[in-house]
Amino acid sequence: MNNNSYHNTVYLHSAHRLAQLPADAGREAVFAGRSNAGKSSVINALAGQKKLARTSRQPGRTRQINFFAVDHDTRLVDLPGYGYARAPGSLRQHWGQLINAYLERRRCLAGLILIVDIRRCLTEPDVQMLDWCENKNLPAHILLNKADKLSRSAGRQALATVARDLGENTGVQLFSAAKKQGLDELCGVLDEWLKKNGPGGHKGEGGPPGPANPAEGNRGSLRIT
Ligand SMILES: Nc1nc2c(ncn2[C@@H]2O[C@H](COP(=O)(O)OP(=O)(O)OP(=O)(O)O)[C@@H](O)[C@H]2O)c(=O)[nH]1
Ligand SMILES: [Mg+2]
Repeated sequence: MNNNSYHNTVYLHSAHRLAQLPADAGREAVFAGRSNAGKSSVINALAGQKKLARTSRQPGRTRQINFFAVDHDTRLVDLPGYGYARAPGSLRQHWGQLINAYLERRRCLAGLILIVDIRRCLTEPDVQMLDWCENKNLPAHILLNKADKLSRSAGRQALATVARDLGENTGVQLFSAAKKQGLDELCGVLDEWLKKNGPGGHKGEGGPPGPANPAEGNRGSLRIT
């Protein structure tokens, strides 16, 4: 696949509850991160479309798990953001549980793109997310998004700082959804995860799917809100 392989991506489905998830088949790459970091904008930049995923200046725009079909058996998945302090508690809890349960259960998950605002770098829930990926043997790749907001040298410095402490299954790069910077590198990562003859979706630790309610989870389960 190349850059253009993602240009035919189409909206597929939105899930507000676990029961609404599409069949757990084929391969998915999920886009996760804090609210307002630019997850939906990254998907739009990748797809070369302006309104495939809904974006907003206000945090809390994406409110469901949104699925986009790259082709008949590969998908990009846009999650609601975590860490949006102004969302009502019950809504945060709902999103948190939905995201956690999706990530714990989804066996077709091939990798997680973690989007962070380069000006904030990695925050506590981002680190939790990366730790969880490492625990589950799920490849992760960090986009230091909004790189257009920093000078080149400040961007390089941020990249070096984040790269220093990463596990071997995790990558990092500079990105700007606004300027479409970093697309080739991102496509290379996604191609590897989603390709047909690759190692396959996320099998977790080989055991049964995780609990629907993260509160019932065992050690290493996610508690992102
Ligand atoms: N300057 C700049 N702004 C960006 C970039 N990416 C996203 N934004 C802006 O950041 C804001 C949030 O973008 P979204 O894509 O909606 O962020 P999100 O992470 O999906 O947010 P939630 O759905 O609320 O979790 C919007 O105003 C975007 O235009 C970027 O690379 N550079
Ligand atoms: Mg969004």
